[in-house]
Amino acid sequence: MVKMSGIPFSELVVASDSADARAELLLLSPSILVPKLSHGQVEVWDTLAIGEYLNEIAPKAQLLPSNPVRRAHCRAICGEMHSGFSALRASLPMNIKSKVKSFKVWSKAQLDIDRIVAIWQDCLTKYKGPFLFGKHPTLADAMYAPVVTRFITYGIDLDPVCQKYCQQIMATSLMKEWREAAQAEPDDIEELEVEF
Ligand SMILES: N[C@@H](CCC(=O)N[C@@H](CS)C(=O)NCC(=O)O)C(=O)O
Repeated sequence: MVKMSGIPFSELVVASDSADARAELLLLSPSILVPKLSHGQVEVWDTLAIGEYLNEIAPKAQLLPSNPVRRAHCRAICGEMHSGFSALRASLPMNIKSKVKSFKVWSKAQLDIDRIVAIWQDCLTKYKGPFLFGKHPTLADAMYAPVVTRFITYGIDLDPVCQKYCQQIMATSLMKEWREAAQAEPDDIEELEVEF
């Protein structure tokens, strides 16, 4: 999202898997979670709040659509991503480096997938793509980008419209950077590499 805003920034990557790292993280982020944005005196520690803040300080980037009807729709689907899809999050954890063969999707996760597909199809039909709200990527594309990587990691069957959207997202320079950074991470996530 910060890259999309065009504001120069630096990133501090923290480990979260040891007690020491968690103690250090507490000093950096009150929720002991990432991401957290620091901008001058301003501290924002929640993804959706970060997106809204970036939209306020970098309005020209149009992180939210300029049309109020589209903006409301965009906020609704960002909110749905932010607060929902717990079965998908739990059973298809994000793991860009991995490619899981013959993954069996749990029925509750399939309901989440079906809902995401319906959201994407609705947006891509209404606003004619290639991004969810038309020609320009918005916070919604950023919010659903991790889902795109999950669908690829777990080989989820998608209709041609959603497949094309996934390809479109993965072809953006920001996603190429993200994938390359993930590939360059030295360790595999062992607990995510178990056979299901
Ligand atoms: N509502 C928060 C949730 C943040 C969150 O769950 N972050 C995860 C990574 S996506 C995290 O920090 N996990 C590390 C841990 O649980 O130790 C947000 O969207 O910013």
